[in-house]
Amino acid sequence: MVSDRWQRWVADNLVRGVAARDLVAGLEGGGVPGELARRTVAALASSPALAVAHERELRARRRAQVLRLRAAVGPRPLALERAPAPDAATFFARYWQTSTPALFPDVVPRWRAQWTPQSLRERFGEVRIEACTGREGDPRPDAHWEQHRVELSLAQFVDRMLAVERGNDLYLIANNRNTARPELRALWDDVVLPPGWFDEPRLPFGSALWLGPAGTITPLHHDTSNILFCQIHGRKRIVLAPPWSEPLLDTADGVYNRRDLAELAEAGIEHVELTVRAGESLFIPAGWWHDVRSLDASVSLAINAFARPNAFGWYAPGSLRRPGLGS
Ligand SMILES: O=C(O)CCC(=O)C(=O)O
Repeated sequence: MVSDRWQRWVADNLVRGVAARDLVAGLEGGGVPGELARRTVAALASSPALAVAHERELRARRRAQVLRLRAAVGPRPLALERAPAPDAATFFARYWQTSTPALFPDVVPRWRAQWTPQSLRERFGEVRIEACTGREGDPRPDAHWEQHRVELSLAQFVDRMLAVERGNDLYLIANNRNTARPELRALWDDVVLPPGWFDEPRLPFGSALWLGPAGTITPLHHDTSNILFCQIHGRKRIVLAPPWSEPLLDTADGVYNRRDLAELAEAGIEHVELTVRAGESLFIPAGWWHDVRSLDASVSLAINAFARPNAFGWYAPGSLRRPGLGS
């Protein structure tokens, strides 16, 4: 039997998100035989008490993050600024540093080609891509996206998408990770972004294409990095709520939220609603809740490959606490 001290050490690190194999190695390094080390970690990792502790830890981290953000940004009324894209120094000082969303009407219009579903089909119809289908039979299709993946050609996807007048069944989402495909590399030749905002060589790996019919729904959630959400074709209705919203913190469920849109208004939760039109881009800082619904057949590109470190530790797994420090 492993000592109480070691068990506490394992539990503490598991709660903070450290991988089980690192803990087994830590125990072994402390002289615990391999089989006993594995059994100890497995038993603690699967215990209901640990699940509760983990949930509490995430809540505490989220609150700490929000308090830091609130202290850095200070109280301010919720208003969405619409402005021409400024130079990089102004963008980072005015929006990034203060975690302030803003709508820029002049980023996408700089691109060399507009992406309509038809033009993407003409240029890249043969390319095999991944998308999600069968979403409507699932109350949480985004959380279960892996169960909905299908592979098909871009031409097949666009044909299916354009045959749907309205619906949430078929959607090519961020998790399908199509932007890094070498066969789609030519897309990046079109993209012209404000100088200095992005780490351009990383764009294919730090961007997400969203392609679908009118009626797609991405429910209330927050991202863990800042994004520039570029609307290239069609319109999307976006509801934004600040990360420091107490009622939303209380109902957070991972990066999703148990509240739906109707409840925001009913419960008087501070939020702003806007329609993002083709050609407009919205800066959505990490932690800002957003619900996104397409009003038309739509093409969007969300970019997070900024020229600044863009991970804010919302769910960063914990680093290993050294063994034997008397946890
Ligand atoms: O366009 C969508 O449906 C969702 C986009 C989004 O929420 C995001 O990129 O974080």
